Amino acid sequence: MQQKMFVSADDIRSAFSAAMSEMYRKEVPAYGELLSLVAEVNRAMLEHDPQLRSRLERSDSLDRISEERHGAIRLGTAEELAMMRRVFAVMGMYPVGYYDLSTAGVPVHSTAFRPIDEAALNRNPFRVFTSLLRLDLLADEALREEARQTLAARDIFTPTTRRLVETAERDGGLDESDAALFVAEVLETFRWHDRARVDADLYRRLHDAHRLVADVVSFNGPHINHLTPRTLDIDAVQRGMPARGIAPKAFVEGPPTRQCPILLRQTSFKALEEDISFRGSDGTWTTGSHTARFGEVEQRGIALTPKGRSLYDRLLEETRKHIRPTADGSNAAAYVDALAGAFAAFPDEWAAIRKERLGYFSYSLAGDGKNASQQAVAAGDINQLVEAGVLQFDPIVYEDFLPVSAAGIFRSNLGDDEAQHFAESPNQKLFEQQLGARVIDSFEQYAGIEQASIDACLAALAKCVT
Ligand code: OOG
Ligand code: NI
Repeated sequence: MQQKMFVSADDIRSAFSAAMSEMYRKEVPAYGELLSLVAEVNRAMLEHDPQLRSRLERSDSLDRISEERHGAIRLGTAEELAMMRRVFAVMGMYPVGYYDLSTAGVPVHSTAFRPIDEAALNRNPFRVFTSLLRLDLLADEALREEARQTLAARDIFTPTTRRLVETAERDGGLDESDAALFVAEVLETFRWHDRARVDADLYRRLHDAHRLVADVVSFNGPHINHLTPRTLDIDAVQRGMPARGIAPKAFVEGPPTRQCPILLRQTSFKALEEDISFRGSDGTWTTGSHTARFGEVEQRGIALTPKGRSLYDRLLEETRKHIRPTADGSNAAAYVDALAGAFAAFPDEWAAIRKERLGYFSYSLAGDGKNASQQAVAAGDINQLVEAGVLQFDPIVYEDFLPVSAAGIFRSNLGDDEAQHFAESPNQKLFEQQLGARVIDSFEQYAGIEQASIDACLAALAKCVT
C-alpha cells in the first residue's frame, strides 16, 4: 500500500537530468548553443530519413531525442564516492564497469552510474560518468598530504541530501514532496563554485602536479563538468560547431563513421576558461581562471560481445600504433583516415555482426510464428528461426563508456599539454572498496537482455506450434 505513494526512481532520475540541463545551460552559455545545434542536426536527419524517423517513433519518443544522455563528475575521496553511490541509487542508477585512466595519463579511476534494466533504460538512460581522484599516483608526498587534508575538510552533500537518502533507504522510496526536495538538494552538489577553497599558491601547485588535481581539490564541490545530449549525426555536429562559435576537439572519439554503428562515438567542445577567485591570507579575494567545463555530444551503436569488443580494441590499437593523435590536433585528418582503414576489418552488416557473434541483439517474432519449425523451437535453434524469417533481430544499444575515448575527452579538456605519465595501475579492487560495493559487469547485463528476448520468443513460439 505504502509503495503507491512513492515517486518511481525513474521519475526522480528524469527530474534530476532535466534540472541539471537547465542549470548547466544557465551556467555555460556555449552549452546552450551546442544543444541548439544538436536539435537542428537531429531535425534535419529525421526529415531526410523517414525510415529512421518511423523506427525511432517506435523505439524512442521523438520529442526527447535530443535530451541529455550523460554527464560527468570527479570526486576527491572514498567517502564522497560511497555516498554518491547511495544518492544515485535513489534515482535508480547503479555502478556499471570499471575504467582505469591512469594508463592514459589521467590520475583517476571511474565507473558509470546508470539504470540497468531494459524498462528503466527505455524510460530515461541518463548516466553519470564518475571519477575518483587517485592521490596515490602523485609523486610529491607533501602535496599529496595537503590535498588529502583539503579534501577531508569539505562536505559536498547538503544535510538534507543525507537525510533524504536515509529516508529513501529506510522506507524504500521518496514521496512526491521529498522527491522534489531531493532533486533540488542534490543539484547543489553539482553546482559551480567560482570561489576556490584553496589559496592561489596551493592552486598553482596542485595545477602543476596535474590540472585535474587542481580541478578536484580546489573547490567546494564536484561541479558537473559536462553534459552530453544525443545526436543522430555526430559528424554533422562536429562540422557545425565552428560556425556557431564553438571550438570542437580535433576529432570524434571511438569507432569511425559506419553503416552499422557500434559502441559509442563522442566529441566535445573545448573547456572554457572561467574566472574564479582565491582567498588570500588577509581575507581579500584575488582573481584567477580555471578551465574545466565543456559540452559533449554522443551517438550510440550496438553493444559488442567480448569477441566483438576485442576486435574493436585490436583495430583501435593497430591504428594508434601507426598514428597517435597529437594534443594539438595537427594529425587529426590522417588519424581519422587510418581509423576508417583499420575498421574495414569489422563487418558492417547487422546479419554478419550477428552471425559472427560480435554484437548483442534483441529478438522478436517477425510474424505470427505459425510457420516455425517445431524442431527448431524445441532445440532453441535461433539461427534456423532467423533464416526461416520467423524471428527478427534489432541491435541492443551500448549503454557504457570507452576508456580510450574517455581519456581523449579528459585530455582535450585539460588543455593541450602533452599527456603526463603515471605508473599504469588499474585497481578495481581498491575502487570497489572505496565505492563500498562491487561494480556490475556490463557484458553480463547485455547478455541477460539478449537471453530474455530469446526466452520470450521461444515461449511464444512453443505456444503457437503445438
Ligand atoms: C569525464 C570524461 C569521460 C566520456 O564521455 O567518456 C566522459 C571527465 O572529463 O570527467 O565523460
Ligand atoms: Ni562524457
